[in-house]
Amino acid sequence: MVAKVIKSINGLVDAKDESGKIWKLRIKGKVLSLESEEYNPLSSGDDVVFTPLSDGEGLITERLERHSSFSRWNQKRECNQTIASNIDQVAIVLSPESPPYRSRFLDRALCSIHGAKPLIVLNKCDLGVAVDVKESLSSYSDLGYDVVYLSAKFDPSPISGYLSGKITCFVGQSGVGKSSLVNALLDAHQRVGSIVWKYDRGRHTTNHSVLIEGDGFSIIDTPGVREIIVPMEEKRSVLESFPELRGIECRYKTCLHEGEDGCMVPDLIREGKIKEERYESYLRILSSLDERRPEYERRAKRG
Ligand SMILES: Nc1nc2c(ncn2[C@@H]2O[C@H](COP(=O)(O)OP(=O)(O)OP(=O)(O)O)[C@@H](O)[C@H]2O)c(=O)[nH]1
Ligand SMILES: [Mg+2]
Ligand SMILES: [Zn+2]
Repeated sequence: MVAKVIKSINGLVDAKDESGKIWKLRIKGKVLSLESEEYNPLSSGDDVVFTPLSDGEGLITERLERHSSFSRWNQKRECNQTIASNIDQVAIVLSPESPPYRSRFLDRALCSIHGAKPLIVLNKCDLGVAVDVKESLSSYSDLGYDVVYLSAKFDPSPISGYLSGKITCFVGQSGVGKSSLVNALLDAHQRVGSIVWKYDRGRHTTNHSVLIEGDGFSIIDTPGVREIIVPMEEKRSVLESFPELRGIECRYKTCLHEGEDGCMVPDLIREGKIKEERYESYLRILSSLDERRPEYERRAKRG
């Protein structure tokens, strides 16, 4: 039988089969340790094959191939960690303040999406949106990203049209209001935390990802993070996440715009066609991959 993972905590998995029945599943032995370089073999949204045992319980024997994911680097365990799988869309939730808006965070989050559509959501607009935040976000609209302004507290409806018919994963810093938004959009009761005023950030209130179904759409609420470090991957795939850096005709076709001879990017920045901020984000991400790569490959060889 096949079911979709709602949540997976320490090897205990809640999953829903095609008829809508909820199962309590466990992972069978080592079958899922296929990717030793990954933090968790299962995440919310994964489709799994299982063998039913007694009523409502079963053993997972296989994880079906993922068609998309949001993943990040787990600093503590030094490996990639999948936060949600098989999602259509990732809504990166930001706030203008409490916690403050950070475009670098947004750039890294955009690079951590694989095979799903990005959506940028500015929550807490009732607090007022400073001019520099508006300017920053309008530069993302210019790049082709959809940007939604809303307030979970007063009116979450601007996002509704983007959600229908899709599975959307909400990601972002702790305290930006992901769970508040989930509660406002669905019949959900996700716990909501206050802001630590001294540090102007959230309290990591949500502690595991969970898939919640609504009427014609689903949302995966995820734990907030202080930081997103882009998962270990090829530099070219980071380049693919920067629309303004794709398809530039530099001297070499393989140019990664890292200072190679004949790279056109410095000229395009001077001409104002590429934002220097974004290019700096890009270079920082590449150098963070360079820093991690030797150790990562040593461990991959060991298996
Ligand atoms: N003013 C205002 N406050 C909001 C809004 N949405 C959420 N908040 C507040 O922001 C705080 C954090 O909300 P949560 O929904 O717990 O944030 P979260 O992103 O789920 O946080 P984590 O689970 O820690 O990642 C709470 O005090 C909410 O009441 C909004 O639209 N306007
Ligand atoms: Mg939350
Ligand atoms: Zn180049």
